[in-house]
Amino acid sequence: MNQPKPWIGDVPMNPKSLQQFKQLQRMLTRFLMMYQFALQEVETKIDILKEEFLYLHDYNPIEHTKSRLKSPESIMSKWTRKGAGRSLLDVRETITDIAGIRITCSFISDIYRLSQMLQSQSDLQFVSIKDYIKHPKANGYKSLHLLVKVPVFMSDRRESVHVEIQIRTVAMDFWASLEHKIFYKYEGTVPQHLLAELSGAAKLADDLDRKMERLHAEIHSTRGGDSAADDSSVLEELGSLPFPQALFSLMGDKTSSNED
Ligand code: 0O2
Repeated sequence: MNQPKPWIGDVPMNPKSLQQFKQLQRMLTRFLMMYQFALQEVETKIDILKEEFLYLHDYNPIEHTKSRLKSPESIMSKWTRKGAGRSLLDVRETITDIAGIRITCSFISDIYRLSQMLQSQSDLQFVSIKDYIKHPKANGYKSLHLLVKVPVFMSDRRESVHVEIQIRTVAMDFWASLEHKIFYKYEGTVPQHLLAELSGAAKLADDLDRKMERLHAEIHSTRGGDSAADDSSVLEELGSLPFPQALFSLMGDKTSSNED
């Protein structure tokens, strides 16, 4: 039976000569580049959504974004832990978070709105969604994880590349980064009293998120009530603005030609 081949050439993963080593190095670099390109595409998508949202709704739902490529050491350890096959194809299918982007939102409702906006993009293929907000982990971890496949057009082929998108609030992010540090400090065996403290902190973070959401909704509905008045004053201001002639020529208006 035919075994699946590595995605680029048949380069042995245990090189026996300098030439094979160079081939392997080149192959791994291209492999990681593909993930870097996929990340850049998702980052651009997020930037566009952020700017458009800011323009339409006058507030920014995204506090910040951070993307990372998993380090080769971390890929190797997950590879060993998961007992994946030996080809890069196996690595691609088994380790789906080589490219990861973390988006921190202001409010819980923004998380789901952003997730919906991404799901409506036809070039993104949705592989899975893990909702740790509706179903938090036992330790209190909360976040929305989207696993997508992004088309990447390389010089000689089109690849469909996994990107893991984690979306969470500032409070969830604060909690997760502290928990991560504690987990690593104690190498996975965190003392019971710290686990209890973390669980309490997760509850506090959740309370804060809900309170901020309520305040935000209240402020938003109040501002919404004034929108008609706002619109008319904006229109008045616009009416008094001299419309730039250059804009007409850009729009191809014959009345403002280059002759004048
Ligand atoms: P890093 O350093 O962030 O890359 P998987 O092992 O990914 O195939 P799993 O465990 O089902 O399968 O994945 P899941 O649940 O989607 O979680 C993967 C990532 O979510 C983790 O990546 C963390 O970033 C984050 N995460 C999940 N659970 C926790 C948690 O309890 N605490 C914190 N702080 N983060 C969590 P990595 O690879 O573990 O780490």
